[in-house]
Amino acid sequence: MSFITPDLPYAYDALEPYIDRKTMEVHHDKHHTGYTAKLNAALEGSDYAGKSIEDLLKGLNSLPESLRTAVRNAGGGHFNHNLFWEILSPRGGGKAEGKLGDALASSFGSYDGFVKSFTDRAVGLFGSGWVWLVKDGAGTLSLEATPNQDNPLTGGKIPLLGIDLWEHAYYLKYQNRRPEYIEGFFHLINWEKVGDLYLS
Ligand code: MN3
Repeated sequence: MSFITPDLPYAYDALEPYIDRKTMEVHHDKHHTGYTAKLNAALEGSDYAGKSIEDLLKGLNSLPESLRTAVRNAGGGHFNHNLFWEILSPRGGGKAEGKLGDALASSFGSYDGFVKSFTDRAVGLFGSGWVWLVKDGAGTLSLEATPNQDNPLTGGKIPLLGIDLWEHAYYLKYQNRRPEYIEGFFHLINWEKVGDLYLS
């Protein structure tokens, strides 16, 4: 049983004007599909081929060294992009509501305080990587930045929301203007999905 790259849950141009069609085509069809293929190639014939991607990433540090780098990079890339497409929506934006909205306000002072903290981390991340809203085992929210395709699961946190800060995610439209991409991202967040992840 091997991993597949899920289809996008919306059309390639559905996130315009914030993320353009060409970026989505290359990002999903080339980058995401490439991570999935490399993950499958690495696991083929190994004892770990039947495991879920979540279990592989949670247990990354106990994998055999021959598999660890491939699972970290390609498996991380596979999982991170699966989540990324899900937490975006053409009908996204607005503010988090309900229990997640309350938790963000209590953790960051207010919803706007969360936006500012998240934006600052994302603007400040050096090189390629991700910035995440995560929860720990007690449900406490915090922000985490990871390099490359690393994922909070490996450190015992559960990712609820993440922004892809590799240049392939925004360079065609925004070039070096990463802050504008981050601002656009907030117009696309599927808070209903993020709220479901928070409560699950
Ligand atoms: Mn990407």
